[in-house]
Amino acid sequence: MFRHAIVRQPGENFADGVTTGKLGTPNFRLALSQHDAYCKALEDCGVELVRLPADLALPDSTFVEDTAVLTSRCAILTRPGEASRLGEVAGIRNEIQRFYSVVHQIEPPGTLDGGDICEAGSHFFIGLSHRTNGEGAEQLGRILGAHGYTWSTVDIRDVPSILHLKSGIAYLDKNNLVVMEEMAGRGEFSGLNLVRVTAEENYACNCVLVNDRVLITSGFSGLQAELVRRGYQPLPLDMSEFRKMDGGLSCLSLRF
Ligand code: CIR
Repeated sequence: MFRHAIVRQPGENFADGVTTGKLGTPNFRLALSQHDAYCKALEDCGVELVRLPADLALPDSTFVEDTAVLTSRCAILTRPGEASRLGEVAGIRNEIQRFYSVVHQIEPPGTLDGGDICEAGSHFFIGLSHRTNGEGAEQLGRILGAHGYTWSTVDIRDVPSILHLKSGIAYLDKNNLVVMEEMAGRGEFSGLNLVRVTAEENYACNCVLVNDRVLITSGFSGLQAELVRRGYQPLPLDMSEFRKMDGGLSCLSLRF
């Protein structure tokens, strides 16, 4: 059960963030209204929001998920793998310390983005990506292990269509893992019930179970119908402007 979430409003220079830029420049007004709808959806799921103001010095800072890994036993502040995003962690530290007495930190030369960390019950999948390196993964693994969690790595550096591990997988509950077709055969996921997503719907893999609902990007009817068939209640949200900045649904909040 999530009771809280931290979000940060996008700034008007949000389009200056890092992106592979294949989908054009985002419209700031539309991004703001999509962010508002996202916040309302979280509240409708019973979550109390900590709303942080836009930070114009850090255009990617609306993607708060990359700055921390929040578990029920401890918090870990990350060290983002993109140099322009390193400063975002300082802006979230105080908020996290208000809620957590045990706060760890990923240290150099480790790099780690929260988007690469997928919590699946008491196990954590840690993506090795162009943002999260082996040292960052090891540090996080040691911290998680000390708190009684298990962990394993999933190397996604040879999956060019995704930025982060959670761009391609999402753990729901009851052993159910949403997974992009390209990664469905990975041995790392054997033992889980796979909800396979076709290549055309890859972007929809980044969905989030928040209490009774699954936040999902609108426009992906295949996954939406499959979730309903499996007893979930999807809550579709328009993410077009965040997608232009390579962002997904999960990265707009830190849920705990
Ligand atoms: C970046 O490239 O770092 C941002 N423009 C997007 C980050 C998206 N984060 C996520 O999916 N966890």
